[in-house]
Amino acid sequence: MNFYQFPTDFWWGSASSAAQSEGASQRDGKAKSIWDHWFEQSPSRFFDEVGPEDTSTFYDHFQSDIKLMKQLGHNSFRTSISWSRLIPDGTGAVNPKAVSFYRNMIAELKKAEIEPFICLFHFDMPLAMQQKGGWENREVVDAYVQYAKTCFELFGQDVHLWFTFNEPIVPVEQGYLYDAHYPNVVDFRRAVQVAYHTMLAHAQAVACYRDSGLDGQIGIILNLTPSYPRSEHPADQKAARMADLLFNRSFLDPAVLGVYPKELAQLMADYSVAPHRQDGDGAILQAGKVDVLGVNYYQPRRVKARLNAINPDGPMMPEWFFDAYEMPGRKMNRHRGWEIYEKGIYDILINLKDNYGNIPCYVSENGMGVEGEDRFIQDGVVQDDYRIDFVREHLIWVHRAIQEGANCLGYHLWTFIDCWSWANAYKNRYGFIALDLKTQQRTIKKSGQWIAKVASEHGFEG
Ligand code: BGP
Repeated sequence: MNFYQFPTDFWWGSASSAAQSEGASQRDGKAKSIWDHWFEQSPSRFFDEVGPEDTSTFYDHFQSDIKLMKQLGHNSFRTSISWSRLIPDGTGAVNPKAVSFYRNMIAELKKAEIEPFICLFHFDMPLAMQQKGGWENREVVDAYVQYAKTCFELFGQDVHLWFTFNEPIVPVEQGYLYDAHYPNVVDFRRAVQVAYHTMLAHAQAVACYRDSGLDGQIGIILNLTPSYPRSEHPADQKAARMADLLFNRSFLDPAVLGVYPKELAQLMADYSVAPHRQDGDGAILQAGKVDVLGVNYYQPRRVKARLNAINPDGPMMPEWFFDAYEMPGRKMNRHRGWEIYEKGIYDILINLKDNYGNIPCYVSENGMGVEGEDRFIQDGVVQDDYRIDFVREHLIWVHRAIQEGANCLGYHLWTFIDCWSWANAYKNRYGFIALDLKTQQRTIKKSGQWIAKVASEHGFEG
């Protein structure tokens, strides 16, 4: 038996987001985000037609929920501010009720000695901003920077760790390539523009934070998906490099190094999909290098060289450059359809150590969504041993990376309480705490009891 000892100041906790937990989606002055709008328009795109109003209502329950966090041994918690709650029109007047809510929530966390990690944008574009063209319109970039500045002014005294975006690639790929999120566009060139403007918004928010004189840190949260080739054949290796370039380095390089990879710029130029840029953009990106990185990790990407020729009449897709590879014998979370590959987190952390200046980072999401967890209830408690195994195995790899010098400062599970998820609503449950949607009752799962012990002992036996 080994004891996996983590540093005593390691961040233990969980992550959530405004749209997935707050509820009150059209109350107290909050305007619609694209999620409220899309659900109204197309409820059938959501599992069981459950929309973003049906959450654990953190807006009303944050005080008791923070007590539960304490019971789970959290010393940190990540959530986001809803732009459409704070500045309902996207620009202009600030909603005083939102200011009170976020101030009270942050104060309650501090009282419980739980450090708030605050993200400014977690997929939830205000509808008013989307109607102006969303991230395709540079005016929306300016509006976001103003929103970020407002957040720093209002809450910056109490929040010492900020994140500009959560998984900025997701609105790009799901909203502008794969027709899975609003605005359901399928257009590579527009996707590239959205990605580019998002990083400009990010970089300007970072600069704005540095100008504010506040003494905290600012970063970005990226879902880094290590790409593994089927074989050592050069064509398979190239496929993996392309997937890495398109899905990881397209955000990681500008965020940490302040510059896009040359190969990516060349590729965009070769296919005539390069974004519109303005003079001075390069300097903006340089000034936006992060202090810290959040790493979300769920699954790897396995690829092989493309077998079939590209259909030049079809829409351009990242998959023009590789084929997905279903590795025989891979371990799957069949509920979510995602491979479980624990070593992936180690590979990410070592890559950051070796190639990105060992930037301080923490695991900002990792977790296991499971359907029908009621099946596992015994004595009133979800016996989610599968989740404990999942977290333990990932933490063993995080531990090993730290031993080898990786600068990883914490681990947050996705998520605190079972939450509403984008199109999947409540299909898969992820929480340390089970939520009964009808009664709003919360019950700590076995994994919640386990993590409380791990956090208090700064490690575990395994
Ligand atoms: C991440 C998001 C989270 C969360 C999680 C689980 O990509 O940052 O918001 O939703 O994935 O994924 P899903 O809810 O799609 O199962």
